[in-house]
Amino acid sequence: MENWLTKRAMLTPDRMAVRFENTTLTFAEMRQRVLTIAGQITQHIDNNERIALITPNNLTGYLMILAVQQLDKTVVLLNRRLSPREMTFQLDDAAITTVIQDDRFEGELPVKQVTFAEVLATNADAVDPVADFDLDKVTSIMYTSGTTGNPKGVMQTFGNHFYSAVGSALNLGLTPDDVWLAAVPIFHISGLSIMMRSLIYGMGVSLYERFDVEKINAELMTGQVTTISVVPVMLKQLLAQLSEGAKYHERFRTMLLGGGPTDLTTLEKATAAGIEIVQSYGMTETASQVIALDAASATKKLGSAGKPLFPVEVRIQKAKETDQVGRIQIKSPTLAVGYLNRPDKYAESFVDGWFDTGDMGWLDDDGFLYVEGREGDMISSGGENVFPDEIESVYGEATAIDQISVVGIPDERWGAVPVAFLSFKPGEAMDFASLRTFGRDRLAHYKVPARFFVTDKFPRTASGKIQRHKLRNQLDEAQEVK
Ligand code: S0N
Ligand code: AMP
Ligand code: MG
Ligand code: MG
Repeated sequence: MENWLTKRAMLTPDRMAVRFENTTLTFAEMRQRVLTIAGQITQHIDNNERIALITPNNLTGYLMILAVQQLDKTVVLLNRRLSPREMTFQLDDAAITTVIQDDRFEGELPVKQVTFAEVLATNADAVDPVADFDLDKVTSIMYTSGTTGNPKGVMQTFGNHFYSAVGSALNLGLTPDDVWLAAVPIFHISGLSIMMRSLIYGMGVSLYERFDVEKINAELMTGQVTTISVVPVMLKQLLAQLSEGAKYHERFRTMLLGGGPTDLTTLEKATAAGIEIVQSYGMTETASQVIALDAASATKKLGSAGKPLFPVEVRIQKAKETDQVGRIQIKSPTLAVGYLNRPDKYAESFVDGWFDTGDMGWLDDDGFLYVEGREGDMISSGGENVFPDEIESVYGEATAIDQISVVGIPDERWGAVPVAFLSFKPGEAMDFASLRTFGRDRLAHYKVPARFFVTDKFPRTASGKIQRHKLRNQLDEAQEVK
C-alpha cells in the first residue's frame, strides 16, 4: 500500500491532522515536520531495525512515532510509567542500543539516551519518505505482561492497524469533520490506534499530554471534538466533574470506552448524562477494540462489550457443555503476528486457529459479549494491567520478607489496586515507607501495593499454591504495616 502519510497529505493536505496546546498542523504540514524529524533521527541512531521511544502524549513524541515509520523501521513504545529496571528488560529484549526520550524523562538506562531536544536541534536534511507501507511489516512493538514470565513484545503490522481502523469505522461511521481526542497514551494501543485511524481516515486528533478533566470536559462541549477514547477511570472522572444538567456538544458523537471493566452504576450515570458510550473490548494483541457496541444497542445492552467488528469472529470455549461462561477466543486480521523472540509463547495462545485472550466471558442469544474478568488474578488499575506474580517475585528479593502474596481490592480512584499480605523472616521487619520505597525503586508506581498486611496464614491448595481469593477475606483481621 502507498505510504499512508504521503497518500494522506496528497488526498487532504489542508485538513487538520493534529492539534496540541497552541499548535495545529494540517496533514501537509505534519508530513513536512515528520520528514525533517526523520532526517534528524538518523543522525543519532545506529543501523538498528528498531527505534525505542519514551514519550508522553506530546506533539514531538507523536511526530517521532510517525518519523520512525518514514524511516522504514519499527518503533518500540515503552510505557513511560515503568521503572528503569522494567524498561531495561524490554530494551534488551528488543536489542535496542539507543533510546529517544522525552526531555522530562529522568531514568538512567544502560543504552545511549538521546532527548527530543537533542534530536530537534540536529542539522540534517529531511528524508525521502519510504514508498510503501508493506502490510506485513511489523511497524510497532509494545510490551504486555502476563500471569507468569517476562513481558512480551507484541508485534503489530501495518495490516493489523489497517484492518483495525477499517473495522472501527464500519461500526462508528466516519465524517470528514471528525476529530478524535487522544488522552489515552500513544505508547498503548488505545492511543496509537487513534494515530493510525487519523492517517487512514484523514481525521484530526486533539492530543492531550495530561488527562486534564476540566479542560477535556470543556472541549467536549465546544463541538471541536466528535470522538474520544477513555478507560473506565477517565469516564468516572469526567462524570464527577460534569456539572448538573451540563451537556456535551451535539457534534460530539462517540465516547469509545475500553481497556477494563466498568461498573453498571457508572454506565447508568453516563446514559443519564446523555453521553453516547460505545463500550468495547480489545487488547494489545488485537491492535485495539475487536468487540464493540453500536450506538443503537448502547442502552439496550448496558454492561455488554458488544458484538465482533466486521472483520472479527469471536467464540466462547467452555470447559463443559452446560457452562455459560468460558474463554473468549478471537479470529481477526488485526491479531498481532507474534511476540518478539517468543514464537513458542504466541503459538501457545492459539487453540485450533483461535487466539485465546485469557479473558472469560459469555455471549447472549443476540451475539453480544459480556466480559467476566481475566484468569490469573490480573488487576486493572486505571487501565494499566497489574499482575500479582510479578510484584511477588520482585518483593521476594527483599531479604526481610519471608512470604508475600498480592491481591487486588476495589479502589474508589483507580477501580482496583494491589495490596500485599506478607510475613517477615524471624527477627526481621520493614515499615510501610521502606516497603513502598523498595517497590517504587523497582516497579512502575501503579504496581506498588497500596497497603501491606502482616499474616502468618497463607491459605493453600492441595498442590501448595496460595489461594489469593481466600487471603482477601483476611483484610479486616490482618495487622496493617504502618
Ligand atoms: C488514567 C491515567 C490518565 C491517570 O494518569 P494521570 O492522572 O495523568 O497520572 P499522573 O499525573 O501521570 O500520575 C499521578 C499519580 O498517579 C499514579 N498513576 C497514574 N496512572 C495510574 C494507574 N493507572 N493506576 C494507579 N496509579 C496511577 C502515578 O504513578 C502518580 O503517582 P506517583 O506520583 O506516586 O508516581 C493513566 O493511568 C492512563 O492513561 N490510563 C490509561 C491507560 C490505557 O490507555 N490503557 C488501555 C490499555 N489497553 C489497550 O490499549 C487496549 C484497549 C484499547 O485499545 C482501548 C482502550 C480504551 C479506549 C479505546 C480503545 C480502543 O480499542 O481503541
Ligand atoms: P492490554 O493487554 O493492556 O491491552 O489489556 C487488555 C485486557 O484488558 C484484556 O485482556 C482484558 O482483560 C481487559 N479489558 C479490555 N476491555 C475490557 C472490557 N470491556 N471489559 C473488561 N475487561 C477488559
Ligand atoms: Mg497487557
Ligand atoms: Mg499508563
